[in-house]
Amino acid sequence: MSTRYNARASEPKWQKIWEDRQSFRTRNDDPRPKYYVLEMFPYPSGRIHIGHGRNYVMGDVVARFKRMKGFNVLHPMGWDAFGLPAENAAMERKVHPKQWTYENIEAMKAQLKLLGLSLDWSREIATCDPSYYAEQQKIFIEFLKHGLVYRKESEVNWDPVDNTVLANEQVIDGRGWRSGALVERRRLAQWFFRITAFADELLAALDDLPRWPEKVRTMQKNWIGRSEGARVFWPLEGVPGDPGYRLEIYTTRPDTLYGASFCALSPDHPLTRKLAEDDAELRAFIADCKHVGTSAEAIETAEKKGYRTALRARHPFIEGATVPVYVANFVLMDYGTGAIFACPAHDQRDFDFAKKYGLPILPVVAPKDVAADAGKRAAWAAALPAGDEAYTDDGVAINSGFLDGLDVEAAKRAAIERLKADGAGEGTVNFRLRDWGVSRQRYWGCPIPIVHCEACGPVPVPEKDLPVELPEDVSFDVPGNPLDRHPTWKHVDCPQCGKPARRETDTMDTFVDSSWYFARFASEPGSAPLGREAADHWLPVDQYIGGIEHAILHLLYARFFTRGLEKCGRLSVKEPFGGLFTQGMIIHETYKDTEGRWLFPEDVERGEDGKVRKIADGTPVTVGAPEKMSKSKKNVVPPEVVADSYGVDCARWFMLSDTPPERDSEWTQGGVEGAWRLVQRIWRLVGEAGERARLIPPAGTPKPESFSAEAEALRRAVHQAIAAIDENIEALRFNVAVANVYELVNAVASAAGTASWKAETFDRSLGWAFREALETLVLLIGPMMPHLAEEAWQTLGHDALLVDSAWPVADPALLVEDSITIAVQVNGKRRDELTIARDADQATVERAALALEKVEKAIDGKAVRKVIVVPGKIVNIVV
Ligand code: ANZ
Ligand code: ZN
Repeated sequence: MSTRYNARASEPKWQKIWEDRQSFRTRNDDPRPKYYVLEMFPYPSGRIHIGHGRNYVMGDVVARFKRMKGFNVLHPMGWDAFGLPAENAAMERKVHPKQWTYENIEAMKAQLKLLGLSLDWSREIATCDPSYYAEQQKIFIEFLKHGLVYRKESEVNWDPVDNTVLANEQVIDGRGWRSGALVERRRLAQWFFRITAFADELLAALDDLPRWPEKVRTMQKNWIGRSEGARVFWPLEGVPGDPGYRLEIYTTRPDTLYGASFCALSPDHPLTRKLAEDDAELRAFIADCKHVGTSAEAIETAEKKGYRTALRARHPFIEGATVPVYVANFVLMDYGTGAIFACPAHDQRDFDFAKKYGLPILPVVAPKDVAADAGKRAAWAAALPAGDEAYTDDGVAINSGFLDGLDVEAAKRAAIERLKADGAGEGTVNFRLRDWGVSRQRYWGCPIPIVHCEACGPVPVPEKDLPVELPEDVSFDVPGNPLDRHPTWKHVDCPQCGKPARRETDTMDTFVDSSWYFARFASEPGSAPLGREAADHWLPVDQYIGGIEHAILHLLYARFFTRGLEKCGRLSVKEPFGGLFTQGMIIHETYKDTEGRWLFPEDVERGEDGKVRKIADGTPVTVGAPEKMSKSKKNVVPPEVVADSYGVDCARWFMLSDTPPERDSEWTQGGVEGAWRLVQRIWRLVGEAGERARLIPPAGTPKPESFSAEAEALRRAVHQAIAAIDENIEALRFNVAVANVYELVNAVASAAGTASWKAETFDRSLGWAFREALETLVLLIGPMMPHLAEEAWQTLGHDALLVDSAWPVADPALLVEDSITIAVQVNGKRRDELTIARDADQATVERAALALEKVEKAIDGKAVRKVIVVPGKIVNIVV
């Protein structure tokens, strides 16, 4: 056996063996308990780098670990393959989106395979494959039948120069990304998923997801945004032709009604539109409001603007009092009722608005101590409007008639009671969550399976005609939706009455594709794409792993879809992901040459002096702080580069070892080299077994009846490592498991150093313990460094593959502490520590200390003059 482990030869060899033997192929009828581990599937955007690999490696460790623990593991992979970048590539580089996508899939698949991931590739899916989206179209129609899909008018971003609808991400600072034109908002009839039907359930069930990060649950809670408040009717004076008009508003602060200073309508409110019919100035104001993107963020950050109408609103509590009615750009049509009453003293937006338009600011809530004192109260109430901040904290009602003296909560209740009694309103619950608009005016997405007929309206495409496939002969030379321009595709006969009709040319939001793919993976190749039995067997996913950027939308949509499928009788579970883990990113330094151009890490080197230079010409390089790996800054490391040098096991090890998995981890050359040293060290230990094969008993030798103290100490270290690594992988504390492996390697190395490897004096029980230790070590690193582990397993004399072997079980008797840890110094300087049997004799301690790697390094080949052992405390080596 060669002394160096050759990853470049070994890694492809084992990958081929696993593939030939279909080691990771999963059968649904396997009787072992199931375990489903899934990483968020990638978008095929081009090439992957090591930064993308971390979550796949984490998932792979879990998959391999659970397999060894006796589970029937499902660990699939696929491609979130529809989306805008493919269309952009088509426009910019004149390649068809399909070609671009499949080329990327092929390249990325090869890269993922390089990482040695234990995936069941037989279940691979691409969401752009008609066999995938056929089922999605069926689901769409089922959801439609169950009232979970509907059509309504909604706004889109419209680019008036390119004459096309823009996605939110194509609106940059209110302008179209290509044309630079000011974006307008247009109303179009679009399809919606009724996610709000499950608003309550989706919120309540978050409490039943203990294996989700608290942070993600909080983000979802806030997104669903349940609030309790009131609907209040304000009779309006001056509505043309409708003297009895009552404006319905939503408020969470009915306790502040006495501080009302105006009412405001959304620019999209039906009343606004009615008023605009005979008001050119209002029409201009509305048009102006529309030059802001449709995203809530764009609307919230825009400057607050209002238009004062001639209407007045009658206060529900104060006899004879009225306030003016504005149209304001910050009032959203799709929240509450699209109209508000404003209390500037206690709401910052209203405060800013009131200051801008010179409207009254009357404080009606004061801090408790202020409210209790008439003098303080007056001074406080006078000061507030002069400042620039609304008072939004808790307090007690003042200047509020029958509410005076009540705290905020009590005042809310009293106000609601009175509104109800007067028929002027009622308490209500409101959600921030909106129904999910899924219509996209794009080509590279799943076609919406609907035909529009003048006589019958929108008609679902009959099941026998599914899938509605995307036509391939499309052009991207002009902006807009190629499906709409296609000469024939949209012209079909109505499935209901047979008259000429028109296909829906919108496609679905790509978030739809990723809302059920985890259920699709449950089916074996060749069987029904969403078989109930298969889905019920595998779902929920036991461990889902992905980026925090998907904490809200993707996870919420997937949760909605699962509930929808359950409602349609396609599934029995309601939650898709039992456990969720959000991993940190891999970051890397950035490099720039003298002309300010970014450089790849492989093009620079760090000299002895610590300075970084360009390899090609030795010119100096400016080093920037570590950042998220990104193509644009070139601070990326492709998996090929690591595979060709240290091997992917080193990359895997490093990704797991450096920091807690939820935190960002910096990729460094030194870190990978450290992993490489460990690989070689483990290999040497296993190799020693080869050389000393005469002394170490062969695999399968029965356990001796008794063990020497040294053997016992080694066995303790081994079994403690089993227990610790088992627990830490189970809890996804990979970095701690890595530290446990280092400890075990040290223990095995010092046992090897201590043993007398001569046939006459050889301790047979230690020999047995030594084999146990090596085999266990190799099994324990199996999930993390699978290639090295297979190679070592074979070297240790096993015919079966390590991936088919069982995870070791710790002997509880050996977990009780009977060893001590003592410091080891060289010339008075602490170099390492030694864990050894409490009753080990002086000579044994001495030999074990000298065998430690760090100690060996510190001695550096010099002659050892003296070894002083202070029992139970310290070993000092003098050289
Ligand atoms: C009067 C008031 C007084 C309000 C006060 C707040 C503070 P959340 O908590 O998010 O539910 N609002 C209601 N509908 C709106 C819409 N369509 N667009 C913009 N703003 C809207 O917020 C509810 C509050 O946001 C409501 O309570 C309303 O302002 C405003 F001291 O009513 B409040
Ligand atoms: Zn028809």
